Amino acid sequence: KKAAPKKEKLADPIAATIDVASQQLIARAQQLGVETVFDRAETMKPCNIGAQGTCCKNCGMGPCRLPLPKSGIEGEDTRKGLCGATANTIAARNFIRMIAGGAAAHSDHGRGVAEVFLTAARKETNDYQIKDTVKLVQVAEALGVATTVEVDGETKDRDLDEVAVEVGEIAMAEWGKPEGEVFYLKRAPQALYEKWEKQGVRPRNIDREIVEIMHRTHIGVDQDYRNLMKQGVRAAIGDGWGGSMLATDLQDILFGTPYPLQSEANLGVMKEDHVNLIVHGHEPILSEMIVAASQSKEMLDYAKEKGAKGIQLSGICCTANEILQRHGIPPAANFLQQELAIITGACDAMVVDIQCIMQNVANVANCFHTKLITTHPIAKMEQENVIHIEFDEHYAMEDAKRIVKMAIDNFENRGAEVMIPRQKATQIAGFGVESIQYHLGGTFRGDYYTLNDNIINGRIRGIAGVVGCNNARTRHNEGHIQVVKELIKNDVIVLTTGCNGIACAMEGLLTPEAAGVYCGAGLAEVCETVGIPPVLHMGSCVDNSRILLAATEVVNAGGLGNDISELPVAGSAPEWMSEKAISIGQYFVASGVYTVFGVTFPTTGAPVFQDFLFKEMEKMYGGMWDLEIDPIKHAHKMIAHIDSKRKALGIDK
Ligand code: SF4
Ligand code: MSK
Repeated sequence: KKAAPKKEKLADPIAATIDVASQQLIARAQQLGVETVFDRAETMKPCNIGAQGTCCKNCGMGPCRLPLPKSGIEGEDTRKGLCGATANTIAARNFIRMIAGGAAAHSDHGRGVAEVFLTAARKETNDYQIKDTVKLVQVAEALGVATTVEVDGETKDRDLDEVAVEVGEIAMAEWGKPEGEVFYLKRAPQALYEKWEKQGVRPRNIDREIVEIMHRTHIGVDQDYRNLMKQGVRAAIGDGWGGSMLATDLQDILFGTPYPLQSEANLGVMKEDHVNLIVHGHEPILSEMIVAASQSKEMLDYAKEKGAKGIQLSGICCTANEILQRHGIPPAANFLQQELAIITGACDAMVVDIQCIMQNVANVANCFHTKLITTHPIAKMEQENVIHIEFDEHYAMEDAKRIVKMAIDNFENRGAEVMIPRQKATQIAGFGVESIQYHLGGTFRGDYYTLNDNIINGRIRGIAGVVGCNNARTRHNEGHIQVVKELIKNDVIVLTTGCNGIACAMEGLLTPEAAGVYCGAGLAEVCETVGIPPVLHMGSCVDNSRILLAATEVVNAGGLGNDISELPVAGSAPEWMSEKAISIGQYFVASGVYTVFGVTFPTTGAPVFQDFLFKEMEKMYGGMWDLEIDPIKHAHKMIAHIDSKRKALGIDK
């Protein structure tokens, strides 16, 4: 069970991560002979051709491998697969299949939420209710659902239960309706909508665009990288302005729209004398119930009966972000720390749902007393020690209590010595369009405090969305923190989601006090005046849709151009690794945002196709991709773009 990797192949904990808590636990894992992702990153190096995006295995005649010669391409690029597919075709097919994977993940998550939403709206369950009726009405209007009714010549508000059912039905249809286009496209600035119309990329429904990618990338179908990308863009827009945005909205209606609250972050949030239950993955459907169950008197009394002082619930990845932003439950870890949470020896149960769960957590759990519980019918694990408790929204609280009880019962079984690092930091999280507006003067424009006015007067140089994963091919959290610190030092306010949000929280950047320490004078003045952190945590991966809507509000408020592409904004994923990150990046680019990725980019083996993404796309959508591995240069490319937009708007000084 405890096969140690060969000594010379172990990761150097200090080179592996900037986080001291993680360094301690990597070293402990190595002492105990428990292998982690950090060690595997030493023993297994990536395939160069695959990393370049030019390996095709779309049929049984391949894989056809088209490496880029070290000297580059001189003259005509004659590389071809057996069928004749060029490097551009192969890289474009691979790239849009990544978009399909990412868009499918977000959108299927959204569909799951829509199903629960409809169950709640139809009152088929007592465990979920409509919590945010203000957002219900907003969403109803965006989906074309009437919120008023004429009675005897008088306009009256419609019954909200009826509105909710109709919202649920119309939302569900967004995944597969036979005609029309995704409703939410009309929420984008008019100029952007018109660009999509001109380019022919308005998604018809969410699922169809994903299916069409799989068809077009089958052998012998679409063999023009431009046309392939047209479909990639269409599916990505269906994710950002469709599946993800619906997921966020329906979750807000069901569980409450987040408002700023205080919490903590990092492995030090675990408590030795408490039952430690960790939720990991992406969906808040089950974890919302686990929050309620773990705070119930029944479960707290039971935990005390079993010798614990209480129940410490914490999270990993975006399930963490979901319950952080609505309940202040602290994230214990981001993506690369998931094995380490078990290596503390204090994790009594880890409950996982979907996405970003490493299969190796089962092997690590097998070396400790930790119960690993899968809960989703589409996300099981083959290892025998994994327990599957299939979550059913009709019996949500019952299932949640069963899981919490299992963690409590396991408290007494801790065998290994417990080693919880002390590191943790305070954070303020839970921002959204509504709260940014509220904190900055109640509107986006027309007053000293507002976001647009501060951008126009130059106190805030621009806005950056910095998001995304960790990647074991680069030092954990280093890119995230260096990029964000360099941006705020240069007066760029940062909106964050996903694992970047957790990294920034661990570093103490999500506090108003961070403004005085790390920010340029202009941004510091704004943050200190209104009492906000310079890095605003907007939630989980699907909540990148909040960033799209925040950018739209900035456009609509006026004074900064007519489209997102005119704003002094830029996007970044310094340590990306998931297909979802590619889909997110593509919908930001297609919405007019210059978007820089770190670590690697999966098209470097096809320079002509990469040029299309990095340069030509700007002419079509106003946004384009870029790759910059060095975090400081990465931030400065974003700042240079922000400055060019300020100049074009005539607000540079
Ligand atoms: Fe090779 Fe063409 Fe088959 Fe791809 S589709 S594996 S390039 S023959
Ligand atoms: S969890 S997709 S590692 S951000 Fe959303 Fe983190 Fe990336 Fe998963």
